[in-house]
Amino acid sequence: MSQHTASEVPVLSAEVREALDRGRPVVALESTIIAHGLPRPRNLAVGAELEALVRAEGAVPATVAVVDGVAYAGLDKAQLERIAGGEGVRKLGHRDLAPALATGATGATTVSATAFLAARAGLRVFATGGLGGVHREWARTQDESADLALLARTRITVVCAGVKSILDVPGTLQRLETLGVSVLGYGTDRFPGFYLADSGEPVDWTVHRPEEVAAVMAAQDALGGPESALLVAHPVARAEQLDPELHHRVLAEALAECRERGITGQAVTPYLLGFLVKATGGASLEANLAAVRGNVRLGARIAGAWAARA
Ligand code: PSU
Ligand code: MN
Repeated sequence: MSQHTASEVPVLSAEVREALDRGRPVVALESTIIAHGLPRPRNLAVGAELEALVRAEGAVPATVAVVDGVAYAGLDKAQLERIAGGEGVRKLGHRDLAPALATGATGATTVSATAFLAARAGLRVFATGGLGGVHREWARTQDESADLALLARTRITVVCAGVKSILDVPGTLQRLETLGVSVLGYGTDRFPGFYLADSGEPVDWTVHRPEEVAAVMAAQDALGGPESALLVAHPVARAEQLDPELHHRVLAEALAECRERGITGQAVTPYLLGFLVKATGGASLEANLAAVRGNVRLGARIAGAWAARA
């Protein structure tokens, strides 16, 4: 194994390197959703499916992860299998990257770590499921995902189905406002609710086409100023959303159970997502996947519109 210098963090796959060199569209994908957000063995198939969706839209996928202490953007089959395999795969936020690289750890990257590494590699578009945010227990636990603060200082466009509905959604939107992160509703004036098309909260700006998103990205660059992200909030199709009644009922159970069991820190989000999958008989998983697939496709189109401007 060769030694990698700081300038090679993350190491790019040949396909991603070539696409960047030629100004072709590239979409960064995170790996925590694969390793810790979805049940095995379906997660591996989903990881490969998301990459295929990006390719079908004419863009190159760059799944980000750390394998044996090396950060990558663009994984080969064996690396994706390692990440999906679960054993010893850590969950890495942005602050975990230096310890992981220095100790040779293997881990999946969250939105914060993925956005950091992707931006460092010169990638501008990133698609995921739902962002982390302010947890409903915030007053007691101070649990706010590191995703928010990182996105306040990283110039990248993140396509997401809003923030996970397990969170305090109005609280998270307030934090995004305070942190100065721009939010666009894609085809909607409502902030999406991850499993649900509508979280019940409004968004201030609505766009309808990838070219409009690319125009906002260009305006961000023209303005300069804080190198903040752009959130493209893209709702799951109503036909594919989780039944709102079922959602509200099982979410209350999930939050109560999480609290009773004293689950804290990084384990909270995977625990709640896993609880919902079981309690809905898999319906939440289908809604989650539908949201992610839609985001990945849209991410590829936005990357295409962005590449076309250059
Ligand atoms: N989107 C999904 N499933 C997930 C996640 C996003 O559909 O599991 C992950 C992302 O990696 C996000 C993380 O950064 O959940 C948030 O974790 P935490 O709340 O511990 O910061
Ligand atoms: Mn947290």
